[in-house]
Amino acid sequence: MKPNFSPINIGKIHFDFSRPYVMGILNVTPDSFSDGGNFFPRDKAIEHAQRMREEGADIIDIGGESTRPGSDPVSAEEELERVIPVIEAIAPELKIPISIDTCKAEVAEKALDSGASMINDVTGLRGDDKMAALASSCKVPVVVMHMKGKPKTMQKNPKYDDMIGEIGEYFEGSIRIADDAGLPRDKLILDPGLGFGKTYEHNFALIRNLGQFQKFGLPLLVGASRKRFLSVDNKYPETERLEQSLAVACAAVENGANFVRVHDVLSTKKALWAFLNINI
Ligand code: 9MG
Repeated sequence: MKPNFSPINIGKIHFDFSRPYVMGILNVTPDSFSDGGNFFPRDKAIEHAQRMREEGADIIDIGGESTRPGSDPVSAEEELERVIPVIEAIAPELKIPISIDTCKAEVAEKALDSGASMINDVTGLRGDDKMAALASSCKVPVVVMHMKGKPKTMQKNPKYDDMIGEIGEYFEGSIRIADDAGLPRDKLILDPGLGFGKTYEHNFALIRNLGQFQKFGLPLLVGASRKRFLSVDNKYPETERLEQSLAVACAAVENGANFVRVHDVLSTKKALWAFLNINI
């Protein structure tokens, strides 16, 4: 089906939405590649980005601050130390756009200067009042994600009277913030934020009702990969959530997602290929 929104350019790449796109996750946090300690192997992050590109990722999303439920914020200095050397190392050769996953304008700005060409803001342009102006002056696309609360406490009994309506109002607010900063509406990608202040039931209801957000006439991004709500009664740890992640990626695309944000790029491409029967 032809989308009801314009194609966008991210970096040098044109996205015409004739197929769904796969955003590969590159977390550069101390717990992501390693021994669980403070040592962070930069080379492994670079290798991992290159592997995701070879597997067919359309975008690499790099983040230096964990937003998992219960996580504490980190300083801009810490985040910069984690992400900038990796962006500098991969940007010249990667050939696909890099998205910076941050809610701090200072981090986004340095990441854009170092070779990123898109911002993934889990606070929907509300975490830092300089973010929208930055995106506007740099003319880059922004993922505006819905989150209820803050990562530290967001999973403590989240409640909505009308979840779809409330998330829709939140998107309207983000669109207004962008507009006030001179950031064109067609630079926005909307994301309902699975797992960010949502129960198990909320997450599945969002996936089923994703199509209701198409009324904004903007691309939709969904990130379900390996998330806790896929653990099926807490039976499966993060390393055993691949099948659930693939099933939800296909369901999200069926219901209107234009981008899926995933850890397992090749498996997702294979699943989407079989599901849609198009060369993705
Ligand atoms: C950083 N991050 C973790 N989960 C995410 C999701 O579902 N969407 C976006 N945009 N970012 C996410």
